[in-house]
Amino acid sequence: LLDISWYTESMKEGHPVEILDRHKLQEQQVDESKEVESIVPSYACQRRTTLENHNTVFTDALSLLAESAELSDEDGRGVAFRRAAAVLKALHSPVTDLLQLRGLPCLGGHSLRVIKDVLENGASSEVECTKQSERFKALKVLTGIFGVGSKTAERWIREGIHSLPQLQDSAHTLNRAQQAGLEHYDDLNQPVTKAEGDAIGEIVAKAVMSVLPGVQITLIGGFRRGKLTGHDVDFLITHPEEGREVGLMPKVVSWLESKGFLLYQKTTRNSYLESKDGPARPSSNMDRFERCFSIFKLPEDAKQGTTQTETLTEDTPEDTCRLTTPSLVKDEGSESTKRANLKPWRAVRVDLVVSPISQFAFALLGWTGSKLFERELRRWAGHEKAMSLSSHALYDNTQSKYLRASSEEEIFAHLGLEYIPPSERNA
Ligand code: DCT
Ligand code: MG
Repeated sequence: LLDISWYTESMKEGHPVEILDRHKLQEQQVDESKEVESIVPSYACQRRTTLENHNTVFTDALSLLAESAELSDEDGRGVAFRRAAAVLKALHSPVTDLLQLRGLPCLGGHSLRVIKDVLENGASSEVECTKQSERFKALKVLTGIFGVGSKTAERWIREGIHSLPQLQDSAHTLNRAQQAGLEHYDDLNQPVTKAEGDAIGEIVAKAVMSVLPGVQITLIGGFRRGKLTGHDVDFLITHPEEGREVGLMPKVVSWLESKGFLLYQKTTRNSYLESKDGPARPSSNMDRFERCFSIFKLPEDAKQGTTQTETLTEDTPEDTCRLTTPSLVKDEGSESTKRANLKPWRAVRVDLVVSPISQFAFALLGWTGSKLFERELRRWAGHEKAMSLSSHALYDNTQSKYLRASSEEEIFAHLGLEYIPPSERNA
């Protein structure tokens, strides 16, 4: 019954497996009880994806291949693996047989081959190979530096730079972001916990309240979706009176700087103007807001809820700061690591975004993620509804008009989608 020799053969022959395999999978007569899901819609924004993932063994493998493709600037391939992983994340039980995947969307031949390998051998040889490749390891290490993207990493690798000590020994001058990234490498590569996110939220709330009463601050990104850890903490700031948010960011940043909370910050201004930019989708969904990319200095005691904002600067002598020199060059457990771990604070990546209240619902939806969920929402809007969705607005191309919304629920309704709460947007 479960003969899938056709499958292996088609792989060997390099057939256009996407169509062939799917077709074959449809034809197989299988025990219905073996099917994990009857109908799975093809856009991630039509599905409910909680953090309860029954197929991590497969999704981890596919995500690693996605990451590898993205690091090599092969975004198309990256998205294909992300979509395949997202379908498996939405299933309510573990996949134990390839034939259970019959009828599922977004599973191309390459992804199916990976899943098959994991099912049969417990691991995917391609994934293991990728993990071990010098190139992938170097890309991971170098892009692990805040401020270093895949293109820069790629250039350095071509010059023979594969590790942080090699980078430090090279003649390269790093920009301000990269210098900060290198200095706080260990801290920034350690996941941020929800407790740390909440502690930072209290500090940011204090900052915004002291510069403009009535400001609203919302935790966005992965933590809003219920994740317990993340690579950063994201906040969306607005004011209920349109226009009052103008000029807010520099004041918040000054307050935080004056209290010694910022190790690094770069602020970009809000460059979105509906009248000027029109409905065309911005080149990136993210780049038009007044936004502050920062590295926070989170005091250890703040996590226990005893932040002494007034005295932080004085309590942090210069020589303590110098202990952040990354331990990356040394072995784990080296003297430097031990000393670094004794410092009474840790560096955390924090993103602050300011939105006018009229765009708040779009900003909230656009910044809650996941990245794939957002991508799928925009694709759904464009391909299925002839609409353009960004983190600022929704434009209906058929009616040639903007569709206003003051809540996420209204945006889903405009898009003709069932409302999916943040905790189920973990595609
Ligand atoms: N976002 C997006 N497209 C991008 C980057 C970000 O739509 N290219 C949105 C979705 C998530 C949100 O912005 C915040 O971005 P991240 O912090 O990178 O994502 P996250 O889900 O919060 O991940 P983590 O928990 O690791 O911080
Ligand atoms: Mg985040």
